[in-house]
Amino acid sequence: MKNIVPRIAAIHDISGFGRASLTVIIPILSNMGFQVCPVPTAVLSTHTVGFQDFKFIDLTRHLQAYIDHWKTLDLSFDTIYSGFLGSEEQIHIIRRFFKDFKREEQLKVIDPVMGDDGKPYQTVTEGMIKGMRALINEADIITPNITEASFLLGRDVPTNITDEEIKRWLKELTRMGPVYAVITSVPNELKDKSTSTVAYNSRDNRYWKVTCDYIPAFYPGTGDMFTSVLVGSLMQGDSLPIALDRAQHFVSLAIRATFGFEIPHREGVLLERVIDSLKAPVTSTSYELI
Ligand code: PXL
Repeated sequence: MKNIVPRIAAIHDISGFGRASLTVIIPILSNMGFQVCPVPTAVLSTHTVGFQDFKFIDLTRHLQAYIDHWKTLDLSFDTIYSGFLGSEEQIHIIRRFFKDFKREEQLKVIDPVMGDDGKPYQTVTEGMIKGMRALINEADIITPNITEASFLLGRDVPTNITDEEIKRWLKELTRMGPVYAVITSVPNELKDKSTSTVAYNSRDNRYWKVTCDYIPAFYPGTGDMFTSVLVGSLMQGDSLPIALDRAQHFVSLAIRATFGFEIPHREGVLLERVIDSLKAPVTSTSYELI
């Protein structure tokens, strides 16, 4: 039976403080009109950027039983969206989840959450990076940032990159399985310090780019916000470049709403101040074909 409200299985950690992972994914996608059903990979007292001594509870031992219960309920998901993993062993469990809950007209999204700013997150191991290279084969669309894209492709993290080179990266990522690849936080070759988000649709062989003015600030959790808006937008029927545009502009708005205050960056952006803008119709866009 069709889900009256489209349903998303969201395979991520829950971090109690700091506005990352499920604490931003659930409100964003709920606000955009979707039911989010979490599959928690780990429970943390805070996310891992800018905090030390956080409590990290890896749920690997419990994950299969949690999923097995869902199997008895015959649940049907319009979208499966995975992100931060608690351990290397979870790769196999999540891979099986994608296979067991596969259905027609489903969107499969993997945000290969592994690091940022050239470095892996504190809990991420070499084995997880290797496993992620295999896991993305299950996805229709992946959304690494430039650091994660470098890890997936086994390359050094660039400080700037040309359009032609990033197009090669995108194509190479789709050769690893997904139909669409998106890379965020791409440093710009010409406009000093600005960053872009780029995307490739291997079906129609078109590349897209949205560029944002530089703001001298990094906030954790913005990658989760970006992918959540992208997923919600695609589920609402938008094209890839419109979804890219909406996601990038929402994140920029959230950062700008926060930057004027003296709030520690590790607390994340003021999502609550801007979330209602997701209900507004699209009235301007800035994407380019590259
Ligand atoms: O935003 C990605 C993310 C997810 N989960 C945890 C994190 C991070 C990034 O900092 O630490 C636990």
